Amino acid sequence: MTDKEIELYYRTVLHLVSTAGKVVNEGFLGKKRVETKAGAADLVTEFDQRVEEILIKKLQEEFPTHKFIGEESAASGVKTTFGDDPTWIIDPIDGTTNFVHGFPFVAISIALAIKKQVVIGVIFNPVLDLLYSAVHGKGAFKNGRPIKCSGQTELGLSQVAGEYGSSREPDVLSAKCKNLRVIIEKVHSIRAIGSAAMNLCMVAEGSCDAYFEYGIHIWDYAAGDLIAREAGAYTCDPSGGPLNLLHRCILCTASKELAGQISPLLTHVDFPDD
Ligand code: 2AM
Ligand code: CA
Ligand code: CA
Ligand code: CA
Repeated sequence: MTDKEIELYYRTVLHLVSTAGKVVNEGFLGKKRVETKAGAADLVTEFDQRVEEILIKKLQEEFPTHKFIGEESAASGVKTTFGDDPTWIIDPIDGTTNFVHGFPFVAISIALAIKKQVVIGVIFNPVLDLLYSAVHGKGAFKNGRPIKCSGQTELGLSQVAGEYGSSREPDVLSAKCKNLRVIIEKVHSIRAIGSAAMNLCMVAEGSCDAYFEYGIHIWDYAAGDLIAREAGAYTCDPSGGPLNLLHRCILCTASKELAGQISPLLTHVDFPDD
C-alpha cells in the first residue's frame, strides 16, 4: 500500500465521520428506541445500526474491494474473516449506554487494517466535537494538533481508566471488583467514562495514565489502540505480550513501565469468546 493510498483512505474517513457525527448528534439530542442485546445492561438503539450502515455503504462505494468488521453487523450474524485485505473495523457508537443516558462520552470509532496491521485510526466524539486520529508512523492528533501520552511510570501517581462493563454475571462481577480493588489501593484514582475508544484517547492525550479492560472486542480498541501507541503508549495483554486481534481480550494501555506494573495485577475474568 502506498502512502498516497493511505492518505486517500485517511481523508475519506475524516470526511465520513463528520457526516456520520451529525446523525449521532441527532440521536443524542432526540428520542431513540432502546433495546437490549446480551443482557439488561447491554443496550443498542436504532442509531447504532443506522450509523454503521451509513459508514459501510459510503466506504463500500469508495473502496469496493475492501472488507468490513462492524459491531452491529457482527451482532446481526454477518461473518467476516479477518484476513490480509484492507479491512475497516467499525464501532458506530462506542458508549451506547452514555448515548442513551445523555452522558457526552460517545464516539464513532473507525480503523483500517491492512495485512492485519492497523494503519489508520479515527475516533470522533461529535457531541463534544473532539476528533482523535492517527496514521501508523505519523503520530497522533486531537483536532489536528499533536498529542502525547503522559509517560507516567509510577503506579502510585497514576490516574487509571477502567470500566465495569455490561455483564451482570455474579462471577464476572466478583472477579472485576476484586481486580478493581487491587488497583484502587495502588493509584491516585480510577475513572470510568463508559467508552473504550474515549478511554484510549484519554491515555493518548495524557488525561489518564493507563486504561485496562476485560473482554474487549476488536471494534472497541482497534482505532484507539493505534492512536494511543502513536502518542507514545504501549498496549499489552496481561502476560505483557501483544494483543490477539481475533479474540476478545484483556488489554492494558499505558507507558511500557506502567503497563508492566498493571498487567500482572489483572487476574482472569471469563467472558464468552463471541
Ligand atoms: P459499546 O457502547 O460500543 O457497546 C468497553 O467497556 C465497551 O463495552 C464500551 O466501550 C461499550 O461499548 C461496551 N459496553 C456495553 N455495555 C456497557 C455498560 N453497561 N457499561 C460500560 N460499557 C459497556
Ligand atoms: Ca454495544
Ligand atoms: Ca464499543
Ligand atoms: Ca458500539
